[in-house]
Amino acid sequence: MVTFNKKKFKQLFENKMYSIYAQSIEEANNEQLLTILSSVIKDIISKKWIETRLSCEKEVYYFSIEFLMGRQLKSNLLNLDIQKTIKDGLQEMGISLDDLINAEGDPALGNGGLGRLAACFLDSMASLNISGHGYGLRYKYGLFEQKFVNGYQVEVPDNWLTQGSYIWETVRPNKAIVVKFEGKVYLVEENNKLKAYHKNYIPVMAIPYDIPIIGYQNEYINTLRLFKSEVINRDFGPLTSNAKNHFGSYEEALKYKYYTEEISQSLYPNDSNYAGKLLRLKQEYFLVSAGMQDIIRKYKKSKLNILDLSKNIAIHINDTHPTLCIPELMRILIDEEQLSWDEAWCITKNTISYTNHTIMAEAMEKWPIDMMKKLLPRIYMIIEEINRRYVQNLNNKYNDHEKIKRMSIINHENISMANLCIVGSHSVNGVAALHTDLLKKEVLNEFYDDEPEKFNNKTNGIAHRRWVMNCNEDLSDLITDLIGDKWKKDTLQLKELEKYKNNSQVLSKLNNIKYSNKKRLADFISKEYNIEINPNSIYDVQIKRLHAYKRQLLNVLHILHLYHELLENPNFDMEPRTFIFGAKAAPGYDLAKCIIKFINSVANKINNDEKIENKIKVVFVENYGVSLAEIIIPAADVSEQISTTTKEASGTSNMKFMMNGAITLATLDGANVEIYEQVGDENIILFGLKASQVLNYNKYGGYSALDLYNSNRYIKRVVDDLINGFIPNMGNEGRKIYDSLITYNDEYFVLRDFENYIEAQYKVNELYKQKEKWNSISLVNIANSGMFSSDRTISEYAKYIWFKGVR
Ligand code: Z2T
Repeated sequence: MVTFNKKKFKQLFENKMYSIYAQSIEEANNEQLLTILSSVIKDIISKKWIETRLSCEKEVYYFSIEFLMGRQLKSNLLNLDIQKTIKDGLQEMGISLDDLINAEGDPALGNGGLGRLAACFLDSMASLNISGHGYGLRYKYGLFEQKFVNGYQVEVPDNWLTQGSYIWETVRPNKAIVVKFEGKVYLVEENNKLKAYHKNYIPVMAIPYDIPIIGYQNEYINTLRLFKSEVINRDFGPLTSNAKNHFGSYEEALKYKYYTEEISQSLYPNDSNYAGKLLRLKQEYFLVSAGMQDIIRKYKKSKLNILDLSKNIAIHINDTHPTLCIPELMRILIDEEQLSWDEAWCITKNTISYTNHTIMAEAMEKWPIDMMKKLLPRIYMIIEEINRRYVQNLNNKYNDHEKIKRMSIINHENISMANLCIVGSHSVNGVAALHTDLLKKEVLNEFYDDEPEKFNNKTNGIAHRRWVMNCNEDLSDLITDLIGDKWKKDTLQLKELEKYKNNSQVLSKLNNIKYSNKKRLADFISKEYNIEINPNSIYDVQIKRLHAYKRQLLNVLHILHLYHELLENPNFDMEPRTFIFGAKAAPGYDLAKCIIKFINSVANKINNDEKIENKIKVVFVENYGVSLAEIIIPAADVSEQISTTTKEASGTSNMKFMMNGAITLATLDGANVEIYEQVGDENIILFGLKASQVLNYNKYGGYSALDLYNSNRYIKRVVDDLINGFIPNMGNEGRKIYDSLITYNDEYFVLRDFENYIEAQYKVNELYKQKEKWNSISLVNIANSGMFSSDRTISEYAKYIWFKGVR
């Protein structure tokens, strides 16, 4: 694509260095070198970027309150196919590309799975030549940085914009948009129509910051547009006399400045948990209104008919956080484009589609009516009218008052965002087969019965370019040596690898690659945490947000079980094992923080106990995030996917591990079910309650954690460790965890699944002794991971939701 060579690159690079920093290359530090490099890359893609923006295909807009992008340099170079030119050119100037790659910051504008999924989707949309763009928020502070102090999680603000700007962004003040909050709405009758006038609102400026999303070697470049909130007019800063006159005083002007800037100040650190804060609602509407106005403004410039909106534009909302897209589009179509309610409703429904990411009740967004009314008076009126018509329609169909109450969007105090999404969109999807099934049969059953055609499944996927080609280059090269490189654009080709499953030579190469990835991680852990781990041990990895339902507790109780066995029986037979954890807890999630402290305390005791001769090591990496995942996943032998069945909607690290050759140890939850279907009984290790059993327990009761504790001496032994002082340096965290298990009867079935988990872990141990068999299973997992590319997922969204009947 890019018609430039090493010589030209060096020229561009030097000139940029002079014009931006007025200094020589030798004087520059890594940060400056990186800024120059990204600037050169932006120059060489600029023409393609503009061309892609002007294409007249149907456009997809993906609204998400989080985008967890990870570092961009390496991935951009790969996608532009210019790694070698750049690497060599830099080297001739005495610069190491690898140093620059590692010097790039890792923007943490997301919590976990949901935000990372959005990032993978952007990669796939661009790589599949789909004009698909992201809308999000340019948080000044991303997810907090995690530090461990005496084993406790401490949160440090993530000040990622230290330079004031991000190397990949382009700010577009000329495209700023005004978003209106509060004030009062007057309905006035004009020519037999009610017109809405919004007065005395607080205006907030949304400034777009664009990040290029470069497709994989296809000359296609989409945009991630992030909005920053600011005062309406930069000249209106609180210290100008302008502002003083307008606001009456400095104090008022400052208050206004704070009001606006607070909105895009920081990411809420909750992963699948709803906190109900006013500021969060402001963020949601700010994102939605800025994005929606931006879309309509551009659409009108294109001279297309507004009545054809849904033919030319698809809007997707990532969970309920951007739900207000629905009433906001209604507002624009009715108040600004003068359409009738029925016209506007039809367009809105046909334009918008929605993905649900969890069935957990505590994650469901329910906004208090009063809050919505005061903050967004016009939007509230529209929601009320949507609900009035919807309930009327239900009343015509059903004679069941309670049912209608459950389905209505507004209940006496709250607005249910999920209900609004279902009613106001043409498609509702879950993120794995089991999850969608549960939506249909349990959580959203009444909506499903009412409109079954709306509901569908789109099993999640991952960007295999980032999660194999970029982070595991040796594996990527081996695959290409064996089956050619078609798999890079079509991951189903990976199936071809299966024919090597009994080929000792291939398996030994696979083994060597895993070993060198494990060595790389061991070196990293030695350097960062001063813990020596053995690359010949089994690397058993659980990296994900800390949540009771994800059951890191089950994992650590098993570790304690092994530890007791080793202490009590010096001949206890086990392969050396390294347990690796990485997890952030939401700052207000007490139990999760107690579990972090517990794991760290267990690690400390075990790692320093010479009696067990390094058979077990426990490493809890600090500040887990995308960049760490990129070193850890290629080195994993065992992928821990042990959530309480029914609770994990999909999981996506399960897919990343699989594609990198780890063996999955799992409950039949989320997308683990589909991994199992791909590889069969022989190539995965399963345990735990089935979905139907969990549902039955939840409905009818029937399990007593206390009885189990009293009747099983192994369970008793590890649970007592929580409170008997066996683990030193604990406060009352052990007691709190103990109470969650015994006093509150173990909501997540940790003890119920314990014995079965121990057996499954024993199978892991036995299997690892047969190293060739292990490697063969590893290969079969890679070979069958093709369907978990987000290219497959995005093709399905495109075919069945966004471009249905168009492409
Ligand atoms: C999140 O990461 C997920 C669900 C949420 O529900 C919120 C957040 Cl921040 C509101 C996760 C799911 O827990 C996980 O199973 C899934 O794989 C991921 O979203 C992407 O769909």
